Amino acid sequence: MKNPKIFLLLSLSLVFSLGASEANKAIEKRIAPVGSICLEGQDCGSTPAAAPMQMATSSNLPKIELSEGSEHTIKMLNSGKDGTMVFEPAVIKVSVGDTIHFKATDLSHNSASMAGMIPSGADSWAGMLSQDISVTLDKEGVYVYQCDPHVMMAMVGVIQVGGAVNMAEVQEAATQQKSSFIMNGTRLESYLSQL
Ligand SMILES: [Cu+2]
Repeated sequence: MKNPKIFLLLSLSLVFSLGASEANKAIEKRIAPVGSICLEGQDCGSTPAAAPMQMATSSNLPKIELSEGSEHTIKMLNSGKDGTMVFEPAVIKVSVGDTIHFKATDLSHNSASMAGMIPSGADSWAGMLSQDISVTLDKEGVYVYQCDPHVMMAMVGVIQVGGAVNMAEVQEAATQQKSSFIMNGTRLESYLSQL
């Protein structure tokens, strides 16, 4: 159909001129798709245009699944899928007693647990710059760690070990920490929202 408007006018004029109910029904069916166009502001159900808007907010990011196995590797990178100066994967869920291997894939990074953002009674850690470090996490809860040289750029990561028993405390600490990030200010809250 080259011109829908002309088709619609022709169809309508047919409706009036024919007058027969059978013909009307047939024509109504034919013009129905033209009448079902959804106007802005109407409740149009789910449209393709609505989906990207939902994905843009951190609260709608998908939840992370539990990682299989008892050993997990996190790379320290200058650039990754979350941007520059990142841990990858930056969000991970593991089981109590699992071991995390931080790999110095790129240089001048480290991994250090953040004060007040690990479960109470859990051991803190602080890796050396440009060196691998492995930590075994025996206490259940959420751990947040940073790269010391790049914490202002929000080079941080989160690990959930077992249940998120200390999430309220971590969320509160993360809110206080937010003002210290001069770049990627929403990165940590975005990570936490995926647990
Ligand atoms: Cu770094």
